[in-house]
Amino acid sequence: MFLKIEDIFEIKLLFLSLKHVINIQLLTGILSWIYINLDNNSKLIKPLITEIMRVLTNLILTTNALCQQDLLDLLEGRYLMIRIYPLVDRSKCKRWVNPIEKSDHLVKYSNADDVYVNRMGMTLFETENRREKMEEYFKIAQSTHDYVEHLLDGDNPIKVIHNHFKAAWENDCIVENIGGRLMTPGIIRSFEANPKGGLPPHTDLLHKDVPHHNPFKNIKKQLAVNLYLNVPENGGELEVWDYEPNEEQEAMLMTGEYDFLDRDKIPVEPLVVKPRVGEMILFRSSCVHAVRASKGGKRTATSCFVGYYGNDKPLTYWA
Ligand SMILES: O=C(O)CCC(=O)C(=O)O
Ligand SMILES: [Fe+2]
Repeated sequence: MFLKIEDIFEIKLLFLSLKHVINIQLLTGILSWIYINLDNNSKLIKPLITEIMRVLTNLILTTNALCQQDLLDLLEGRYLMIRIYPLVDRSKCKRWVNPIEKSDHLVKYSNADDVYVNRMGMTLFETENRREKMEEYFKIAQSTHDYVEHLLDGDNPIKVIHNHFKAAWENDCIVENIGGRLMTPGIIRSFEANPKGGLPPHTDLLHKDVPHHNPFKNIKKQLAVNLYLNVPENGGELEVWDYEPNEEQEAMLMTGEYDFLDRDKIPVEPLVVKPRVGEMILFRSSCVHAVRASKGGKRTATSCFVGYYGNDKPLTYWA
């Protein structure tokens, strides 16, 4: 079967008109079926399907303020990503970046010293669900917040993120806890400029890090939230796939290195965006995502996750 460019245009129009009569989930199901069954044409079909899905679902929302309805649209899958720009003045970000990037608190992840990423503040990922590491995590959870504030003369980009969520969500946004013990509220993460840098495809889900903590099973959706303070001239793009694998599908994509996934096995193409200084980007962390290597400069952001338990519940945040 051979398709020409004119056919692709026709097919796209056909799906656009179908959008009004059948539901998008069903439509994307049909597209996935076509993808799987036309294996020989995958070079042509894969970008075509990805493009149609993008047109159908208006995947990116760009706005200059966070509001509850937009958050719900993202949480419920009507968008793949929200970009809020500008959230913070570029000049302020530039001022913050200097002391942050020079700080001796910005160090490698304790369990991933071969990855070209530094962080300020311990993350739950580093505890590997081990008792003594968890103790250390809780002990220093709050101190990152205080240290950043001290470093930036009273300013705090971690707090800036939380304040925007608090203002947007009518039922508040509070720090997450495990058995009443407060988690790290947010971190600063800095990608080194290195051709082997960046982060391969992966997903982030709280219940994977602490599988026996039942309250986390009630989290309906988890967002990854990043406020970018420094962005390299080249590289450093964020890739997000409109693909949320279940456990079984994820197991089939695993590379064997950490929880990283094989990009060649992901059935759609990623959406690729270049973050801007002062921009906050949100996406569901259950969607496969990756960061491309930075060239010529560091890529530094304030980062946390946000948990959604339902419309009538507070959002929660942690790192
Ligand atoms: O730095 C980014 O753009 C995204 C990093 C990431 O993997 C995450 O926030 O979960
Ligand atoms: Fe991630």
